[in-house]
Amino acid sequence: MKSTKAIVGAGVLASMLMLSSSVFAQTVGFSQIGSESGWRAAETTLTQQQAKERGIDLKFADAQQKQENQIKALRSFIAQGVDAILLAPVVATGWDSVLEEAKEADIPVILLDRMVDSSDDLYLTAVGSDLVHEGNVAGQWLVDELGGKDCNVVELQGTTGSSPAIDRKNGFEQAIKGHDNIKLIRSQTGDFTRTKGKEVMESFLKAEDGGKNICALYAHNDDMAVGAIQAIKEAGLKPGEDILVVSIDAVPDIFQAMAAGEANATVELTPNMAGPAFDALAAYTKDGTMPPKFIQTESKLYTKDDDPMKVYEEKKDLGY
Ligand code: GZL
Repeated sequence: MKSTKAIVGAGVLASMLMLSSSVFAQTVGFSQIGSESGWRAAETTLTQQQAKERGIDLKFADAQQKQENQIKALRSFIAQGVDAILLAPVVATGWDSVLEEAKEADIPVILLDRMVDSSDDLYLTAVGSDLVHEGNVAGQWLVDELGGKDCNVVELQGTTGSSPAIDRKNGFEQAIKGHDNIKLIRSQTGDFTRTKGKEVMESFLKAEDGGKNICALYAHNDDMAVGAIQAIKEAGLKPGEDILVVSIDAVPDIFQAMAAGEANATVELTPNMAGPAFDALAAYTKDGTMPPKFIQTESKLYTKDDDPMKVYEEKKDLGY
């Protein structure tokens, strides 16, 4: 009797689990910025993996860095009647009307890795790092590394108008404020890409006596730093020594550069924003649990003292 009961019990449990997962098996629209950096590629890979593991039908739209393409994608998701939308907003402004449309259609929106200036009643939650803190950690590393030594710094900013470009700049400037030995002498967008990072660094080097007048580079992401490292080497200088290199993301390639002595520090940004996002969505769908408006991911500093090749091996197959 007992074994029969056990079998019936297991069958009931299995069907309950099936029901529960099918109840939450949803169609989610994901408007991704593009594939401007290794970090962005990893975020896309991990989001697709997370959706698959959770039985979520993910409709993916790559905006090629254009806000108008993201807005078009959101309107298409709304017309299709998706259950929820993930949005990594390329810039911070210009989202009010399309977010209002999603709200009117009763479709929850979750922001990934960047913020919008819209009112927070227009999105369910935002998953991301404290971008000001990231800039602060990078700036504080440089202050500590210099120990009072005079240093002219150049800055490669992220995409103009994006929340990481605005906040990482502010955070870095907060950290170096009051340290008169550190001067930010040039700052320009490299649009988060290796190509543009290299190009802009080449212009900085030309403008600053072949780079002799530059002591450090702060790049808002590792991809621009990797491009800039190439430019520094082509100018006959040693990145990581003649010009210190500090950046953000902690992608595998920056650890290879660190192991070669060509980069000095990076601040980690997890590419797994979708995990916390889908968890919040499942709780909200199940019983209306309202998540906090901001789900913060951690920011860890890595330097060449952290066994960079070991970290590279841990990260190299994560989809960057
Ligand atoms: C930051 C994220 C940034 C990454 C870049 O949260 O939006 O966008 O740091 C990416 O690599 O382009």
